Amino acid sequence: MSGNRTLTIVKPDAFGAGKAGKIIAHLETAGFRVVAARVMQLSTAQAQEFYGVHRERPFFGSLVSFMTSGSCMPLVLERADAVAELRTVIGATDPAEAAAGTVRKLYAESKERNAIHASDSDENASRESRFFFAESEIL
Ligand code: FUP
Repeated sequence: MSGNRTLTIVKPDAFGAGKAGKIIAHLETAGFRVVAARVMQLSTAQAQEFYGVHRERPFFGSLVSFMTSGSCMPLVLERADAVAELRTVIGATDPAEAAAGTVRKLYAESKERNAIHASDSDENASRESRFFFAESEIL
């Protein structure tokens, strides 16, 4: 992994509503190239591990329930300055606070059901990409 890659997830709200294609098109238009992708349903243990940093937060149980509620789509994306650029493209955590034209403003339902995840640092991008993909699956 280099600083040119990041990990995103089209979350169960957006995937279940058939918005994955539109969201991926939005990301490609913003200059990202898909270098790995899969469709899966997270187990409770996987969701708890992925969001382990939030374990003590009041929303943790609800977040895990939501993230395991249906299929989701993890992807590894590539472009220059990938982590920072993707954070800008997806917008604020709460769609009510997200800038116009961002993925969350366009496609998210609420702060929890917010359509998309994006890594927040190069270190987490590497860790999260390895969480979902073997090195040989990232092209
Ligand atoms: P983000 O990096 O924008 O995805 O936001 P955070 O890392 O702060 O939060 C991770 C996920 O927890 C969010 F995508 C949605 C969920 N969350 C809530 O459900 N309620 C909150 O008050 C904060 C976060």
